[in-house]
Amino acid sequence: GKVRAPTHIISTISDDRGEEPCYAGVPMSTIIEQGYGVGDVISLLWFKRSLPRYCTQFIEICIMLCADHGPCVSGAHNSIVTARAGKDLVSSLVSGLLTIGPRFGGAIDDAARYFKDAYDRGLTPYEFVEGMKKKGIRVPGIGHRIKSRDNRDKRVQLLQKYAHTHFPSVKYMEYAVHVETYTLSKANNLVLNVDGAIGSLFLDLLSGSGMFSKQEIDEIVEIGYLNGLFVLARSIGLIGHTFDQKRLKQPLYRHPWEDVLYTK
Ligand code: Q5B
Repeated sequence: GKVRAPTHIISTISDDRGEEPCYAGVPMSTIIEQGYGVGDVISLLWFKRSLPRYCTQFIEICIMLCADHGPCVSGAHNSIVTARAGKDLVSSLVSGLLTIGPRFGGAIDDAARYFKDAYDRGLTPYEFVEGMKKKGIRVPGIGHRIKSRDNRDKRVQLLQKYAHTHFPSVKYMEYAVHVETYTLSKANNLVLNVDGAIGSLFLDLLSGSGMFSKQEIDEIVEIGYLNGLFVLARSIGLIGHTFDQKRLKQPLYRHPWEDVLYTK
């Protein structure tokens, strides 16, 4: 019989061998002719299925809302400094991307993990937050440098409004809001931030859409797909900041001495 040499790569999300490329089995012509959007493409390539319109629109809203947050945040700052050092687009972009992590933009997966675990175990916000404190872990998805009780993050409000209107259930988001109520009793800036809003709402999308089994949801949360939303979105802004610096012909950045505390 035929002997097949073992392959070096297994791939399940796309195929470019036929007349046209396919994403999760959907031909490119269907994607274009049926008016699919970026949210649909993400659904196919990340989740390997077509999600309902309200889900793909939610994904697109996350991308639009996280595309940029001004020049002062860690990622944009790094991209700006790198572009001003004369480096190319890819270097400037990855220099910004490399700042995304547990404190900045990369708390979405952990927010989903911890909110899911706490909600599924029936922990009260008090038990959850104080339990995290005992372990010395900051609650992912809570806290912001400039947002506070009196200066709410509009992005969070927009995401919540969309989900209230379109999602069949927002139980995880409501739990995150109860957690926020408790953390706000401790400090004014311990608000539910954009990472926490996306993390909790994505749990609602996964569990409420009927498109994922419990095992699939657990795997998505465990692997950690959701920081990918921030990485993808913020790449748009970081590329913009790189072009901006080049357009403005900005010189090499050097941090001013007066802004450094030199001490022994
Ligand atoms: N404390 C975000 O901290 C920040 C606490 C907490 C319990 C918490 C902090 C944090 C979790 C990670 C997270 C996503 C570092 C943020 C984003 C995208 C962005 C960014 C932008 C964009 C801010 C003061 C006191 C201390 C702390 C306590 C703080 N957070 N306790 N749980 N979560 N959050 N990141 O202001 O007793 O004095 O020691 O790590 O969700 O990244 O726009 O900038 O779009 O670009 O630096 O929005 O909250 O406060 O570190 O001085 O802490 O609060 O233990 O207590 P800050 P710190 P104590 S969204």
